[in-house]
Amino acid sequence: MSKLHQARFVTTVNELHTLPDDGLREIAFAGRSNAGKSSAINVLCNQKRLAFSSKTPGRTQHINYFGIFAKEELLAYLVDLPGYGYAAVDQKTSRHWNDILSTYLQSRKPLVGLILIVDARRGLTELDEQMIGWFSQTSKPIHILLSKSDKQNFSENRALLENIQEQVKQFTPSKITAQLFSSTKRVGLEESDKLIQNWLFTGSKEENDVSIS
Ligand SMILES: Nc1nc2c(ncn2[C@@H]2O[C@H](COP(=O)(O)OP(=O)(O)OP(=O)(O)O)[C@@H](O)[C@H]2O)c(=O)[nH]1
Ligand SMILES: [Mg+2]
Repeated sequence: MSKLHQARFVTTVNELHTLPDDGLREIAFAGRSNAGKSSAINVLCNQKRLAFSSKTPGRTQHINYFGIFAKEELLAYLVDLPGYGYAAVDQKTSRHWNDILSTYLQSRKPLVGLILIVDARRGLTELDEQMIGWFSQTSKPIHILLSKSDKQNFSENRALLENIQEQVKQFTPSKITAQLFSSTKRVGLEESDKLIQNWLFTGSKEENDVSIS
């Protein structure tokens, strides 16, 4: 059984100075509003409503911390970040969250890797590239989950994966990998679960270098 299945909600934060300061490792889930971040966390943790998932875009407007526990001991965190690119958010709010996201991604020490959720039908957008641009400066790894791949056929997904692999080459020095994913059809769960556990619980370079396609 995956260690991620032992996840529980721990806290919600709105300001960077209130982030946990226990030094435990964390992995953040970022992506456009409605891309499927909360759904991906739920399915990886094998729980229906751990992270709130919704048909209404712009639902996650705080930074939610989910703890991974072994019995009562807190081991690490999964972090659900607010979605970006939701048109109905006013400019002031959107600027506020952009500032928070960029600062968090660039300077958060316990953050060991970024999971970027990208809607397979949409592909990598400018805003996604902005996130990658910020985070890749840190040299920490990025893994892209091409969510909702159940809504496309095999050849569309294949072409998308090839495109993405080409697009991310421009970013250095982070190692960037990508895979197809579907929360509803449980596609790509095993690979992503393995990668997340490696980032959180081993952190050894060799183990993180497993190539994922
Ligand atoms: N078909 C399909 N639908 C999905 C998948 N993942 C998410 N959805 C649906 O997409 C919608 C948005 O999913 P969420 O997980 O709430 O997206 P989010 O990125 O957390 O959205 P915000 O919190 O608003 O930024 C929901 O209706 C989900 O059921 C998937 O892999 N396949
Ligand atoms: Mg959400």
